[in-house]
Amino acid sequence: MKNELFALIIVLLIFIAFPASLFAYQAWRTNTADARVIALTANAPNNGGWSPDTIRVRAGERIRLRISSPDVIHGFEIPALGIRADEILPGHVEEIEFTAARAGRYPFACTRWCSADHWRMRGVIEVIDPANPNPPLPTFASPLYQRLGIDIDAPHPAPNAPALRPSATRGALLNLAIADDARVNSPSAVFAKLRGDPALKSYSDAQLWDALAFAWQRAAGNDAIARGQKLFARDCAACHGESGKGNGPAGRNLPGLAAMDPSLKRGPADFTDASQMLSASDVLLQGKIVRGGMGTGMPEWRTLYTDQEMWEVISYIRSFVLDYGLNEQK
Ligand code: HEC
Ligand SMILES: [Cu+2]
Repeated sequence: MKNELFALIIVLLIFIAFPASLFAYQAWRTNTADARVIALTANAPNNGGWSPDTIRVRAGERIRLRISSPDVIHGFEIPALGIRADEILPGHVEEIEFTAARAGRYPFACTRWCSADHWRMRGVIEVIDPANPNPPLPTFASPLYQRLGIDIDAPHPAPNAPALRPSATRGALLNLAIADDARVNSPSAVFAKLRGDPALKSYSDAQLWDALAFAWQRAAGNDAIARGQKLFARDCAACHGESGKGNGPAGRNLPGLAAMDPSLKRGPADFTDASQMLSASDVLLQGKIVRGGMGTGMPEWRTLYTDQEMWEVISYIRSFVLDYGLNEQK
């Protein structure tokens, strides 16, 4: 009796459940066949970059991107739509389906370090509403530097750069509580405030810098710094250099530089230069990253980075001057 029941279940499975699932699969296939298929080729920028680099679709249209890369491994991301493919291997086709419901311009970018010019690998998906064919520009809240009225292009030499590289490890031992809004004030300004505090008179300049380094690291948090380090290696090191000195391979012959007034010419910023970096607030640095260098070759990241990623990469950039004891540091 038990065996018969078992046999019956098997028979039911073979004759009903299996065909039913096949049928469901077929139905699903025809359904996805409604999607418009768009082939997108990923080549490193000096092999042509994204092709096409502008994709126009209709709002509400189902799209199936078939992404292939003839040369090396690339990644793909449309940050504003939350769509990504981490790995596009040569010889494979990566398929992504999505519907862009709202009209607008959605930048996409490569997310893999594919070459020194990797940061150049950007494109845009234009989602058109047929009733209103000019895609609206995305709106962003005005960045903090604008609201605070900071001129991010003005030179910012530090009046009080330390003789020794400030060390968070030494600073932690001092047990000094530093309460300040590190985002808005530069390290130089915070240092000046500490130096002017009669209660801290017994501390040397070097000690106050150490305490400040510790406060900055703690405010950022080690997790954020570690994530910032990854972003930096992927997107910024090409120009600013692995060690932050501004000597990356892609920064040498930036197209914008040649055309610039020689007196204004500057290459990628040297993040190890305490005499410049300590007088820049996080908000100022964020301003540059959000807006880009207006002709200097510094790209804008506003359309690709979340606010959080922006703060993470800034937190990591700080470690080139403030010694956070990160072991990878040279
Ligand atoms: C294509 C080369 C290039 C890439 C890639 C690049 N930068 Fe830059 N960056 C520059 C140049 C050139 C400048 C100098 C322009 C200026 O100061 O206006 C600069 C300046 C800056 C500044 C201003 C520093 C200051 O003291 O004012 C910051 C901050 C910065 N970059 C951050 C980044 C971050 C973060 C990334 C990666 C997400 C990045 N950069 C990627 C070329 C690059
Ligand atoms: Cu790339």
